[in-house]
Amino acid sequence: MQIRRFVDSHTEGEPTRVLLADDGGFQRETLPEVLAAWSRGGAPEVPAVHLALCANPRAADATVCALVCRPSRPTALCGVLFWNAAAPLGMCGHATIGLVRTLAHLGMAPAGRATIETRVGDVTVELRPDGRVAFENVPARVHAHDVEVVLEQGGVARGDIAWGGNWFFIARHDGAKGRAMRSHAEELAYANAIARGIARMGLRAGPENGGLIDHTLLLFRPSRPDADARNFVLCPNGTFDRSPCGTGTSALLASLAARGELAEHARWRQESAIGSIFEATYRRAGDAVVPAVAGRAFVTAEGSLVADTTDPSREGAWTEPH
Ligand code: PYC
Repeated sequence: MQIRRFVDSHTEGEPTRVLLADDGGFQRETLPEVLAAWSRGGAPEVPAVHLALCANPRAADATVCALVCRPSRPTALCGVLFWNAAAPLGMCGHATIGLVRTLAHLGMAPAGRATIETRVGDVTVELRPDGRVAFENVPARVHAHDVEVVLEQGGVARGDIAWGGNWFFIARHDGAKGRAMRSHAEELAYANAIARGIARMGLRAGPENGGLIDHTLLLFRPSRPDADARNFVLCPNGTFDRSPCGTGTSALLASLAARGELAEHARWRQESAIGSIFEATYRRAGDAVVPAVAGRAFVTAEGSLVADTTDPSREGAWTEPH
């Protein structure tokens, strides 16, 4: 695989690094071919040199890589594999928006709606006339309601476990009597305590992505008058999502729909930890919902990767003895 060209963008504050082939186009391999090459024991595993492309010191901690592959079916625009510095993601909403904005920047924007293949299913994307990018996600659903996670500091966090392209534990502090988000450091510590509780209790979800509940979403009352709620999302690499999190918003829509708190096609405006916004709706599909999410992305850089074999941080962490 020749990963050489890259384009950086951010989606409502959350960075994406789109990885292209030597000639600036899609990888020659399809997504199923990449997944077949990068798997261990049936689970996808991204090689360390590629994980390092979205890790310090090459990138901001929160960066998600999006490897763009040749489509495996003629009806798809491309395939994409997402990962952060720790591991592959299932779907990634903010990076999907960043990818479409990047393709537009490169003069490769799809005309009208287009299908993108991800490792957890197809998504449909659209570049809107107002410059925003919208995507229709894989179906989202609730696995369990009101699950109690025992916290090491005492007490429990209660929440729903829901799928939105990744698995989320959704702890709610919203509504009229709910609390506002505290500092990023305080919410990061709290979300990490919940994630450790989930791991200690061995909680798993449904079959998608092996049932791994690797994202924690804290929901608060919004700080903006035009938002319905605010979230703080802890990602599996230990950072928090600066965007309102496309897969997290999707999982939340499934939870709101299951609880009868949001009608089909009604608009939901999700505020992020930094105050940016995604707009979302859903349609019903059997026991699941199909979320549609829209937001803005901005290209920030483009260039060529350099692989210096003498660089001790070539595989992410500093590897020289000290
Ligand atoms: O937007 O779905 C998302 C996402 C997942 C992890 C970071 N962003």
